[in-house]
Amino acid sequence: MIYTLVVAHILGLFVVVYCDGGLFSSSQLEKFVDEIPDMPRIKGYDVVHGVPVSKRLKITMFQKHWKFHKDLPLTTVFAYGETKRTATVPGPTIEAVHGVSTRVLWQNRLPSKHILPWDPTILTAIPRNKTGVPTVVHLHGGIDEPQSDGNSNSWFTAGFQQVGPHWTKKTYHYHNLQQPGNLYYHDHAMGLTRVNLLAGLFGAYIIRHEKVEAPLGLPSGDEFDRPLVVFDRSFRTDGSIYMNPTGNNPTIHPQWQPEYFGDVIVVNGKAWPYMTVRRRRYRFRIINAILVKEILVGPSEIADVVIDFSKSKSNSVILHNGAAYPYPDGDPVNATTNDSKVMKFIINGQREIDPSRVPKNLLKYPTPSLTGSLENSLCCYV
Ligand SMILES: [Cu+2]
Repeated sequence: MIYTLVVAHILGLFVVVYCDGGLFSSSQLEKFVDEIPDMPRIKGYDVVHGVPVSKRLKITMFQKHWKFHKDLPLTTVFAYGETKRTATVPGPTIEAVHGVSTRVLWQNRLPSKHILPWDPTILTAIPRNKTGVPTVVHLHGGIDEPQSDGNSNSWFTAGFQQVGPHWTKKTYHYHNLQQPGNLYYHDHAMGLTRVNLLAGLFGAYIIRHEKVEAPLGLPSGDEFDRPLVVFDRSFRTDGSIYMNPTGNNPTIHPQWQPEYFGDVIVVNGKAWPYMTVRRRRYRFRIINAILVKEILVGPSEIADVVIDFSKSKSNSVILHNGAAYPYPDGDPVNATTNDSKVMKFIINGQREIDPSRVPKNLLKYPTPSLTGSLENSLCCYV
């Protein structure tokens, strides 16, 4: 157990308190006791006379407290949101319409100091006056102009006080001209991507295309079409996010660990949550925001899945993680380990009349042309 001495200034008196900085054991957390939240949905378009038109959004990064589990103390996080009160981890789901552009003014209201340790020995965005948290947003999977792509060196600190060498503009322009589907926005600042993601800066982005998708007959609407953003974290007993700051090769990189393994599995911001569902089909857009571990899909990959709960003979189903990690040669996951479970579905009621279906054929995506694009697609972040 590590105890950190903290001097707190309370009611004008200096008192000394002991803050328990030990690691929180995930086995203490009861599973499936917190209901899964649906992250706030923000429409990336307006509707004028029944027609969707372009919209400008303002989304801000805040430091705030987040409750990951009813028995875990509040955790300090970085969160995206339209206001500090409505900011969440993961961030709000942005819903765009194919062919209707969305502009986002990404703002940074983070404090002068990061909540997680930085590694000073890797190439990192460092503000000139060494204060502020550099951030920049990348829309993962988005086909967008370079100025809106969140280059690692286009970072900015709070109030755009300091900006990176490639910074060009405040408001990003997403054309939403690609196929409908699931994207994922996340921080991308040079050398800080991992700590900014660990702190909570990521969220789902959906592009819909009614004409193309409607014939597929998939479950639709806010109730039956749900993003699930899966990630893992470790915590200290005071609720703070734990990141091992000791490097594997400390003489070269004192803080560098190639991977992050958290012992608590989190879906939509709650540890091992439950979701109450009806006895019918649901569409789940599962985003793996885990930094290393593989569940159904690789890190940063997205799976679009239909689950038919009417096929279940029982009243509950547990979503399991069966992948060894690091994948595929790492430690196996078995039923006795905490990380073998992800979330629980509680199935309510009788089998329903369900007009949705699983299509025989999916959309055909055009083969991308790779000519001349390799240089632009190289991604440099840690
Ligand atoms: Cu990415």
